[in-house]
Amino acid sequence: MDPLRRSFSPCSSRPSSPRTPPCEASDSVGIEAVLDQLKIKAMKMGFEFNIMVVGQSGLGKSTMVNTLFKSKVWKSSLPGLGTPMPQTLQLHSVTHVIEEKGVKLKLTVTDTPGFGDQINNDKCWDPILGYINEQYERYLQEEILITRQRHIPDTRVHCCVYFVPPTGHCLRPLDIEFLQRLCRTVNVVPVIARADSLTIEEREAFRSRIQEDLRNHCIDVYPQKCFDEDINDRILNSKIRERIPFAVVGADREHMVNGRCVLGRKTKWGIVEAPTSKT
Ligand SMILES: Nc1nc2c(ncn2[C@@H]2O[C@H](COP(=O)(O)OP(=O)(O)OP(=O)(O)O)[C@@H](O)[C@H]2O)c(=O)[nH]1
Ligand SMILES: [Mg+2]
Repeated sequence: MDPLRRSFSPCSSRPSSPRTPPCEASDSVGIEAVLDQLKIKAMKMGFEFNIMVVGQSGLGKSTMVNTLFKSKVWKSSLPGLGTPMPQTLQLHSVTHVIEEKGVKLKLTVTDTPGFGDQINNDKCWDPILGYINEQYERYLQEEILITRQRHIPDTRVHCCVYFVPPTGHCLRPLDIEFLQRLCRTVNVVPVIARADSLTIEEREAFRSRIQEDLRNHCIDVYPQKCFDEDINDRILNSKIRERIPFAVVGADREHMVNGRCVLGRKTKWGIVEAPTSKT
């Protein structure tokens, strides 16, 4: 029987909300059980989340991908000790299924080659925008089929993390152009790359200048106004907007700090710890 139909039957005792005693309230049709059922179904199915990292060459995009995976799941395929991170030459994705308290998340991170190395950087956004649009198109083509799959694999990019070089000045014309194009296509989260190279004061001043540049050039990054659906969303989103662009430090080596094994960057002056989901 259709699980939704069953919940609308007045005398159905299971599944029902714990608040509704079975077969007692004759005016209740058990609509509130739908929420529980949807939750159980969504937990069983899991969620898909696809992130893409974009930015100029050498800003630490691949390292950040490793930081993300190493902190959670990725233990292999890392370059050996002392081996420098190879330059990314083509777009590629890594997928991991992460499970927390019974909720499954299929996380895919797409690493992209850095841009900005050429004398003429015109259209350096084309391969990245092409890939993003191709995924939308692929999903749409599956969705419009009359006999479509029950579950369409979702390769659309849900979030694009854009790495801003830590110049300490303002957004460069190339970043402005790239960001303007990206924002029209995908949710963009700008981050200050290699943030360990800035002092706290420099970082705050740089963040304010970038926020100003984003406003002045109509670059509508995540969370856009359309996500302010209710008062709670508005409060949360305004807090996020104050902190954007986030400052990031990537590392894929582990070090011992006060008897704790941490991911970090060892320098002559100490260890810069890369924040992970565990810390
Ligand atoms: N200081 C500092 N260096 C970093 C950070 N993240 C990465 N690096 C170093 O920067 C260099 C380049 O890092 P990658 O991760 O290869 O940079 P990328 O953006 O993927 O470069 P492309 O593949 O050329 O686009 C490496 O030597 C990293 O160790 C960081 O947060 N701070
Ligand atoms: Mg790379």
